[in-house]
Amino acid sequence: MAIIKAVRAREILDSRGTPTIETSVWSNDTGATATIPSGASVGDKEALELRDNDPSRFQGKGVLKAVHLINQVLSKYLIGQDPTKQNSIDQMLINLDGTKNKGKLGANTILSVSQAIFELGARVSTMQTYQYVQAKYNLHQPTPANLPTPMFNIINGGKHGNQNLDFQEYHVIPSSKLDFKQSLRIGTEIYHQLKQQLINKNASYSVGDEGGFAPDLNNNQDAIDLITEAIQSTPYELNKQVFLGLDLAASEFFKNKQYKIKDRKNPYSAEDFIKYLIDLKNKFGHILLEDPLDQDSWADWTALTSLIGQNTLIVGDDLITTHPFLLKKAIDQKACNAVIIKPNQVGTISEAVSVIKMAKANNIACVVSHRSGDTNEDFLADFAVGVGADYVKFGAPVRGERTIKYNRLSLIHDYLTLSSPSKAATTTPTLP
Ligand code: 2PG
Ligand code: MG
Repeated sequence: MAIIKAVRAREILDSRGTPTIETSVWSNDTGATATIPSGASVGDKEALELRDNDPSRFQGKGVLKAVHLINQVLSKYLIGQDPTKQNSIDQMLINLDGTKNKGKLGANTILSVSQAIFELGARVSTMQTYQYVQAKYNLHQPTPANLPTPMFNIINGGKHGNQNLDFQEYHVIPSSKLDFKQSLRIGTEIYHQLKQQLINKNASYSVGDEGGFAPDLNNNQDAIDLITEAIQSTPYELNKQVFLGLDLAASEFFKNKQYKIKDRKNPYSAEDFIKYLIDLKNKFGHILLEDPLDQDSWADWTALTSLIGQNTLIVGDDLITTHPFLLKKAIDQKACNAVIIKPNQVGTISEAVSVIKMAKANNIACVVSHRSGDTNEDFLADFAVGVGADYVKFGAPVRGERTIKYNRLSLIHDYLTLSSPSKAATTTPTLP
């Protein structure tokens, strides 16, 4: 049996130049390292990140306290343990923290250990990480044809794009029927066509946190129109090979019980905003809407899902924050039909897997997602394939911290092509 021999964490920088944690763990003859992402639009119910709050370093965002906790405290509990015993190690970390929101040790501290041990478990089992996920949880049999469908965030607004637009993310989503490599090509070609579109219009633009364009536009509809125009200049057709998706991150523009967006002078009541969303759906056919409503407005989510959930993916991110009890509530209240999975919202790999298990058992689609502050880390690509996620959300098809995940999916696609034949049936709701 392999045992953990050494644990060492350090402070590194994420894609925004903000400190984050990198943790390495070693057994007798191999080692593994994990790096942890960080969000900008953080759901109220997410587990807490531990930051130093020392204003003299990195504007208070240093993570030396977390590094110290791992190197000096947690390492004592971890050394000597079997790294393949993920559930019991995660449970030990949860117990050592002892709070409901990981507020003592920090979800970033705990996840960096949980994920590094997971990777070490794969190494000592001499498996690729996606194979190890599959073997451990047995949720799905990956094949080249059933890799998760990528969602490409090609325009960044909200907190990711200097508040130029109210909606946070504008995605193009290739049809779930397409092969991963074809999907990657479609998303990337549309991204480049969109850039050309912006140049043709002499529009001033920059690039947001997730690599999508952050153009200076009048309103959210303009951004949607730009994308549809870009698609029209490619060989692909909207609602055939490619679909529209939005992460509205609506809690960010929900003030005084109203939704205030640039498209209309007067803010929308909840009822009016639901009508606005239904109009969008009617205009664009199949569509994906992530966080279309405020994170505490549960009854409105239920109303929207009952009205358009048949052929719209309604995805809970801030609503559920990868927490099992919130997914249970969403299932009971029929509040959404898809869920975002971000391990750092909850703090351990085991807890993220328990949310996926519950989603699968209840016909809720799973979207494994990066964060806006991310690292050159490909763990999530393996994780998504291993658990059989329906979608992955890894940002635009540019910038190292995003492309490393897409490129890892390409490599896994090739491994699977060499080793597996058939396509598994999909039972969760997906865009056609
Ligand atoms: C989201 C994410 C990732 P952040 O809202 O889905 O795209 O953003 O990491 O800033 O929370
Ligand atoms: Mg989101």
